[in-house]
Amino acid sequence: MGQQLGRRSWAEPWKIKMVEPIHMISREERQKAIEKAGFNTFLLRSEEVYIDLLTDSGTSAMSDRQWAGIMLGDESYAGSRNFYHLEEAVQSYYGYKYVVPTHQGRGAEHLISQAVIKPGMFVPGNMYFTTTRLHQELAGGTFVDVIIDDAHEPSNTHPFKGNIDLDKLQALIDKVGADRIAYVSLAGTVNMAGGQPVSMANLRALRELCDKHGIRIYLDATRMVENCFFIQEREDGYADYSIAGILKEFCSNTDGAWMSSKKDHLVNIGGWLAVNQEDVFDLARNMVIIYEGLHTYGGMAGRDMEALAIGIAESVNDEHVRSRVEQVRYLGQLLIDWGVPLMCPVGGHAVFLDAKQMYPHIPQNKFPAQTLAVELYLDSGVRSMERGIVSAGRDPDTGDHRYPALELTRLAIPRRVYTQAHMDVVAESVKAVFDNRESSLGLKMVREPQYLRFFQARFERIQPDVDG
Ligand code: P61
Repeated sequence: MGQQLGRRSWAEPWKIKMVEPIHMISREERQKAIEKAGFNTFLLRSEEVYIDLLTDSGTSAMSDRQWAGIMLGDESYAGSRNFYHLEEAVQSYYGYKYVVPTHQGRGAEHLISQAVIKPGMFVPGNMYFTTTRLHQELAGGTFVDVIIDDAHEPSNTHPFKGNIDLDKLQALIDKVGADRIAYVSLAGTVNMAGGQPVSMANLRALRELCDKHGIRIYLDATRMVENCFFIQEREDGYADYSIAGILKEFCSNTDGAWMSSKKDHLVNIGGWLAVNQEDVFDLARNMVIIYEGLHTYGGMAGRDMEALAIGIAESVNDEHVRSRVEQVRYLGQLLIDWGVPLMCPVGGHAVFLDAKQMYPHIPQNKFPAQTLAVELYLDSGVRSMERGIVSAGRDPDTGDHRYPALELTRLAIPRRVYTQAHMDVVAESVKAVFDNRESSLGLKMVREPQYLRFFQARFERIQPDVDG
């Protein structure tokens, strides 16, 4: 990275103590594997993958301290000491009063949605996330996208593309009334927008507007430390703040948060819901025992909670966050230099390739981003994920495909797992696929599950003589 930018390089603030061998199978084997998987990268077996950039969720490397914590697991059914460590860590780093553990993020999304959304209510947010929106809909709510328009334009380099458009929010309040707004669903480094951050100034203005109307703000804190890095880097007045300081200040402007600890917290499983209102806490703590487990483990083993508590402290280390985000940027910059179209600026957790621009000849209902994920896998065994029309699913009222403005293929980088050489290999493969882009024709969907279809859908290649 340093060389690219004409400055001295930095290195990761860790060294490798244990390795896991990986291997690239042959092109013929990859061809067979992707056909067997219905041209869906979620349906590949991991041993068929070389460099796995499907997700940064639960795929990070734990530290020696976290592994030591695993040995300190207190597996008591009730009142495990590890839960109290976790509770203290959430209270001290995020500042919320009450903590409910869950097995992962969607467990917490389920609890908050059921606790505070009543049928017929609206949930405005800064772009949808698949599981978040589904839980909001299953609770009877309607999600309304109130992110700024810039977020929907891949080449737009706005520094805080995750910001909420307050005029859009005000228009919704005027239309439906503040009492029909369940809460504002605010995400840090917006996943579907390419890992784009929200500024502190935007949050403060949002807080003011919400206070005027008595509306709560709940935060998806899943990748909040990366959001804090961008505030430190880009927002006036924050250059001398620590990530931990920014995180605390940001959360203090919200009423609670849900968390998939499989991202920022550097663990393979875990999550939580944390709120400041006693009534919401009481309800969530009561419901967690139906769906997850007792309120002092919520679906996690004691050892998992210990590793998670340690991971929270590690996640706010400034050097760690910088090296994590800069590695993502290193990959993005290589591709930008080679003219590959992607979501700008490069976000916190992943490089999102712009499949719409890469494949202008493939219409969106022939799944350009899914096609790109397939081509990349075939070229090098690199696994990525579709984030476009397949992920957006169908409108629950009309049953039609939703056509999102963004048609992206995500290369998500696990934390502390891959080296710069892996990034070079990935970049070269993307370039090879880009150079050969005219030969791709798209896919058709031949199996479509009802919920979150992208996980299990199956596709076939478009045959020009048969499918036109
Ligand atoms: C991911 F394809 N993310 O990015 P859970 N909020 C946010 C997330 O990113 C998130 C959750 C809540 C995943 C896993 C995944 O459409 C998909 O711990 C901002 O996964 O339950 C998860 O947290 C949910 C992949 C989820 C997907 C949904 O790879």
